[in-house]
Amino acid sequence: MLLTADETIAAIATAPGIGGIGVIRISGSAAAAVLQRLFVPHRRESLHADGSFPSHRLFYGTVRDRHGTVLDEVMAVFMRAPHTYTREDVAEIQCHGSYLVQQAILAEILAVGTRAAEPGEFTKRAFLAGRIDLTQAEAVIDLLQAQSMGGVELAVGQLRGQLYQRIAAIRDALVEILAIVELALDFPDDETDILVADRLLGQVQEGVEQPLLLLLALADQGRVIREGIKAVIVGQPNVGKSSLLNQLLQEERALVTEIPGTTRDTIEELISVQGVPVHLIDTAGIREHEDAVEELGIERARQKMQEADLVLFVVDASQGLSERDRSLYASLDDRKRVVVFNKIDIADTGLLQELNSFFGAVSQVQTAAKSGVGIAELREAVYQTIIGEEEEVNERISCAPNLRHKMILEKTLVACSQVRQTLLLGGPADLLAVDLRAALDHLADIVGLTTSDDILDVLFSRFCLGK
Ligand SMILES: Nc1nc2c(ncn2[C@@H]2O[C@H](COP(=O)(O)OP(=O)(O)OP(=O)(O)O)[C@@H](O)[C@H]2O)c(=O)[nH]1
Ligand SMILES: [Mg+2]
Repeated sequence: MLLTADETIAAIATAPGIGGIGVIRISGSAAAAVLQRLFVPHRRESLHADGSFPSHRLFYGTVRDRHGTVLDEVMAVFMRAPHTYTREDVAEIQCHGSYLVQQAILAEILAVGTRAAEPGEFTKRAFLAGRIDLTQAEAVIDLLQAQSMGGVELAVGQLRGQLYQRIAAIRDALVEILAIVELALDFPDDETDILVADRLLGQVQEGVEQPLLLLLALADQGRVIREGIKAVIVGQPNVGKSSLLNQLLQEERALVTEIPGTTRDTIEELISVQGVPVHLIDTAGIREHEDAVEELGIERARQKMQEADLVLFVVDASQGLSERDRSLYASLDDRKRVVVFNKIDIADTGLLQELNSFFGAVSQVQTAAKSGVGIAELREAVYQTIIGEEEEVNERISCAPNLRHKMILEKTLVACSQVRQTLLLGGPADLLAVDLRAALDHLADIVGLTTSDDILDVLFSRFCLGK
């Protein structure tokens, strides 16, 4: 007997491979019936009198196949709609984490008339049922793929609706302005009295443009927090670059000797600076080449410098600034940088003052890489240089628009500048209404109110199976 539940879906929700437990998830109107068919609870008396499962309770028992053979000992839970991930009836079976067992149980579930879920289909159903908006669905992917605790925090903030709420506030402000414009359309004789340009301009700026610009700034910071940055350590030979790498890593990773030209190839390691992934690259000291191998290393160092998001420019504070330091420094152009005065343990104060005034307003840190002095300050300087000012920190952590959001936010901003333009020129209400509606449509796209099926398909296909 097949169940008549073509839209009930099922998938293995845990990662492939061997694990302690595996979870199989079923969602749809037949979830309870499937569980009743396959799962035999150890204590039947804990079920309802009619044999159905009390909602949101965990049961111990066995899963059996069509012939009554026990496949595994499991825990099972039935969750009645709407208090579930998808807002449909959901059942989950926690079995042993053998891939074969999970496959066998899934095969039985599919054999009674459910369909194999597509990647992201559970989350897609949560979105289509209106339990979450599109930004929250995207946050689920971000959370699963996060590479740093900073990325996790961002994803959780977005999952909790932080981005959605900001977009909703901007939409509210737009709707308020549009209402005034529509009033003017309804009473054309009073148009000039109703459309007070100064007041409307103020509303556009404060309620729409400023929050949009903030979100765009957060998008750039969010990219850094999610994906991290490349920071390359450069300087003359023997200034202590490898010693700094080792200190930042807290590991003797790179060779350190008193011989200039020790590091030949580049060395790359990942560190976390306050939750931001930083790909740290130690390079060969840059000087006129001594031999062919070193020359290659120096070439590579220059190349890494060009690709880096941040340069840690190291000088030997006990030697002061050489001509070569100056010309290397000049080649940084407008790249983000932190200047490190190393070996302060043997530097004299006169030289330090000279260095200080040469680099002026640039972020400077004094270190003694040999003993670890100044490393905490260096980490802080790196963080400040890539992330920015302290007061923005809370804003940043709470949400970060992704590239899709960013592109739409930019379009919204264009529509707003057209509104501004029209207001400044004393333009007609119907033109204002067109641009205001365009801005509203764009924002609706971010949260998924008007997003086309093709785009939704692409978005949800980025998920893994069972999510
Ligand atoms: N006194 C003192 N010596 C240091 C300090 N940092 C590094 N050194 C010494 O300076 C020498 C060079 O250090 P490295 O870390 O190998 O320098 P590097 O810049 O990587 O050198 P190359 O790879 O040759 O370009 C070693 O003898 C270190 O022990 C410091 O803060 N104080
Ligand atoms: Mg080195």
